[in-house]
Amino acid sequence: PGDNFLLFSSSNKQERSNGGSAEPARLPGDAGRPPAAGGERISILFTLKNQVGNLARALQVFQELGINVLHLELSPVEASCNQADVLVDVECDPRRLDQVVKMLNREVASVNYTSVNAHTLARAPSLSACSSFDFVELVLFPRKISDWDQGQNVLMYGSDLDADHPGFKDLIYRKRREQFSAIANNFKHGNPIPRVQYTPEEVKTWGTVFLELHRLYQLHAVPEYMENWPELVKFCGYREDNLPQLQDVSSYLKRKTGFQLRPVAGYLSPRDFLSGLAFRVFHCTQYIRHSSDPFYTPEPDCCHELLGHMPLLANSSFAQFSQEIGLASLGACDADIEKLATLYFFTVEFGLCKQADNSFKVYGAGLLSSVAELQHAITAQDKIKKFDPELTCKEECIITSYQNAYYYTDSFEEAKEKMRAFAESIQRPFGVRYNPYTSSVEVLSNA
Ligand code: HBI
Ligand code: NLE
Ligand code: FE
Repeated sequence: PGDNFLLFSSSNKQERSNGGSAEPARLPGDAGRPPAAGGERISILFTLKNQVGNLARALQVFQELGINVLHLELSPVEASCNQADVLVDVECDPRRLDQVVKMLNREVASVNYTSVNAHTLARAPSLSACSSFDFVELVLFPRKISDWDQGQNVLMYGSDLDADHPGFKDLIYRKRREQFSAIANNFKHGNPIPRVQYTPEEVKTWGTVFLELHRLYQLHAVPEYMENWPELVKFCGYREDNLPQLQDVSSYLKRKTGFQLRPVAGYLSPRDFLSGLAFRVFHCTQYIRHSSDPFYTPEPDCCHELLGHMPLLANSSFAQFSQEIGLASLGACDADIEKLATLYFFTVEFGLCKQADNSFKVYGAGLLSSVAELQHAITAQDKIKKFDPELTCKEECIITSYQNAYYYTDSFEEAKEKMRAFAESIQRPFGVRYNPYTSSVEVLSNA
């Protein structure tokens, strides 16, 4: 105990450059706006000097600056070690952080890490240029569900479709996509997700996908997937002639596993997508694929989310698993995010499971939402390999066409356990704990 924490406490130069500051800086339209007035919860980790009264002098800094300390922890240290590591949570305007760190640095042995909400940093570019952060690592991640209201990092499409997108030349489709982007971009946590009146053409596309997939599920979906289907029909209107509303699915999941949906305009960056899972928030697209190709689309759409992901998120053990991956991603460096995202991709999005009769069944949402790729995967036996996190995390994720390889485990539980073991192997200077009463993440000294 305490090892990880001490390992990182002598500031780790190598990890500094990829502490996650690159992605949030690309948030659209937010540059230059100052952070919201008042404080946000910020965690600061520092190492004390081996000296009488050093802890008191460190805490004096907060008093002098009129900054309220919300939480204080000392990491347990080995008897042989004469240094103590301290974690404090303070309520502080992030613009004052530079001053705090400078003053703290005069008193203590070293200030090691400080956490800032990624959205705050994106809105205050001057913060990342602060002199104290040359030697202090900034760890960026959301702390509470409403942090998402500050903007999301949509990487692909939204309402700007590329030339190779099936809807690119269809002006009506593009205009329609703008309406969905507006809903997603204006959404605030706690509000109901606006209901959409889908057009007859959209309902027809849904019906085509629904009917064909539903037939394939009987043969090829894992039993855990089918388990909640009757409830989705009953409470959320899963029918061939009806496109379920995100709000109805969100209310159903909230009751069932505590998951809730948040509308998003397109493919979200893996870091933002995974961190949502930490709060049991699933970012969900609301538009439907273009009618010209109902059986395969390169980007996530409501068929993918509703038919691919939702049935498994209603399973409590799967929901727990999803949140664990999310928690493991908070504050992880870019290289670890990439590995976690790749493993998520080859399990949750494209995973298969070997059955007692040696056949394969599917639980990956990217397969359960695509008639064409599902048929491809179950007939391409030579492409199906055993899931092994150390190897699988090096595989390329293909988002615009079929995968080169699919990975299976002998059971659904095996996939979860392997994924969990990998997530636990990720080194971070702190631990995180989700507080379900406040829907917020607490930072813990890594004991
Ligand atoms: N964005 N809107 C959306 N929907 C997803 O299913 C999704 C995403 N971004 C990333 C992602 N899925 C994952 O496959 C991993 O990259 C984490
Ligand atoms: N290719 C999938 C489909 O057609 O449903 C969507 C994949 C989203 C990751
Ligand atoms: Fe997905």
